[in-house]
Amino acid sequence: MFKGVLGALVAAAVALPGLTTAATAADYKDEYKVSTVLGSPFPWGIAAEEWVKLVDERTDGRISMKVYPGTQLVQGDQTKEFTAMRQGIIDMAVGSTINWSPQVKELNLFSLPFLMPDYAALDALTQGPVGEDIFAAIEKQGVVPLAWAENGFREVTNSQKPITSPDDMAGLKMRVVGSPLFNDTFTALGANPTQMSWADAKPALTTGAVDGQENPLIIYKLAKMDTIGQDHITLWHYMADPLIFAINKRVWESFSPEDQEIVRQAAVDAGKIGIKAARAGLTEDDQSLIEEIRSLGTEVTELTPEQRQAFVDATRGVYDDWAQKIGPELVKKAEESIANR
Ligand code: X2X
Repeated sequence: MFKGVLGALVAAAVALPGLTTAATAADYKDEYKVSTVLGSPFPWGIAAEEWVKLVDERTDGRISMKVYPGTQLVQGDQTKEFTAMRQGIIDMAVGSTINWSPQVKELNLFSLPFLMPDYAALDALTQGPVGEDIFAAIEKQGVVPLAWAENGFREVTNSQKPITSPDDMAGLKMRVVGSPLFNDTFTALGANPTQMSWADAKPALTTGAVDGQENPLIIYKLAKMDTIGQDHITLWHYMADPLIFAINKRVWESFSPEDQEIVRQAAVDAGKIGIKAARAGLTEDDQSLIEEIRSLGTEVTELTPEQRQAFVDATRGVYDDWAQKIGPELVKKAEESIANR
């Protein structure tokens, strides 16, 4: 009996001063919905699922999250994911900077053609002052960003022919993603771009409604694009899209400070695992993913520095134009971070 009274007193003492974890947890939802475009085994889904697992473990199940891949919470329209998260239709997301760039113009930075030559450049942006500015821009739009993961360097593929120069792209029908920047880039290269969601992309490639697309090689492999006629890949590394872990502001504010810290740290830890998965087989000392794709019968073209430069030159106008839209100061800061990497 004495134990019971003491227990109650201790519980009251813990719960009363400042509505801490125990009190707030009662208001937590049974399930928090995490939106992604791709589930596991894609690195995207690996990152999101790791986040869910770590939060569950570290909160003893107080915060229960579930991944909804295929951007199904917004009927597959990935360009609406950010707005839905801001509105609370989605609680959380691990999303590509491309898909959120219609709402957060600064995110177009990563899509500037040929801004980032390598992973070190990408890291210099996300892990440096540019990353902080980008997170501030997201927060200004009413969503709380927590950590970075990665989709990857996006290579161009098509069903028609090897691409070694912008001339080879003349008239090619290309599926592109949701920011107008991509229309501009592919138009500048002489191609014929059509914007469509990931959900529509594979059918369009399968029927030949479009000739090609651009995406990281791990997506090429896992989506089995070799089986739908995408026989040619050119490694041009023209841009890479990071992924961002983020959360609706009201949901964030409903968490106790301790739980906020757990959720944020779990995102950072999950992001590291996601980035490792995204880079597997694509690093200087391990090119095994490229070899694996070659072994499928796909023709993989590497560009000489001169050949690559022709693509840089052809898209320079798009770069300059979009640097103005993104914010010249942010772009300058990014160029400096990359130069000093
Ligand atoms: O739609 C795409 O190409 C994808 C899956 O890479 C993104 O969501 C940006």
